Amino acid sequence: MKFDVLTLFPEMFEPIKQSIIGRAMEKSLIDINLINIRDFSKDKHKKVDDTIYGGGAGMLIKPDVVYDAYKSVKTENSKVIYLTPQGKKLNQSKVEELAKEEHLILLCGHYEGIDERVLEKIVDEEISIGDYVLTGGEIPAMVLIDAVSRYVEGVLTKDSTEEESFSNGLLEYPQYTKPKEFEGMKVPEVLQSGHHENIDKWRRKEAIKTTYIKRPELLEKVNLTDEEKKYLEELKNNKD
Ligand code: 21W
Repeated sequence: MKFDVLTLFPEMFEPIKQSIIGRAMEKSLIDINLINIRDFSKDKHKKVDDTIYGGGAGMLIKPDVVYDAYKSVKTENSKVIYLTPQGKKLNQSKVEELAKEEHLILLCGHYEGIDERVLEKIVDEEISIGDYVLTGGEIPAMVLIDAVSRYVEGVLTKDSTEEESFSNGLLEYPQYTKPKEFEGMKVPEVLQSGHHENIDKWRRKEAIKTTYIKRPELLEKVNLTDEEKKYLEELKNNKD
């Protein structure tokens, strides 16, 4: 998977080159290429913005500079995503869908905004990461890269992506390590029993309980067995 990021602040992307994503880059499983939009300014002062037609305060990123930056990286199979507060909210199913692409070009939004014409010309999809205001699209671009990269073959070890939160529609079951007793709190007996069928059942029930308590709205989309439905009804009747 290749990510080309069009941004005025490429230095902001240093933190993402750590840990799992850093290792994936070293292994060439993913490639993150940072393009400084300012490098495509034709101006002797490297100016990239200008005043806004119709008046009002502030400036706007010029269309030609963004277009030239885009042309320097685009291929036949590129998908261009504009990170903007006006975009569709990112969720796990969108993440999985994007992971099937071979080349994503991420255009980072900016408080100043970008001339509408170049957006109309190059953007395939607009994405937001949630309804709160940030200072730019750089952190959202990193969020997207991080979430999508996890689905690239070889980035994570074995199990991880299928068993986790959201993939079965439920939140995760609680987990425990040593010591067996901590501050008077014991590790549940069943987890020490070695009885894998019972352990699986217990974990699934705990996942249902956690989801019911923390994010009940998620349960509407989950398929439960008759036994699990009964268990959920019991939880609902024990609201004390
Ligand atoms: C903040 C961009 C405010 C635009 C009149 C017209 C990208 C983001 C962003 C930002 C404005 C995302 C204006 C969740 C976010 C992002 C910076 C409004 C001023 N006045 N997801 N335009 N939250 N944010 N522009 O903030 O670029 S994805």
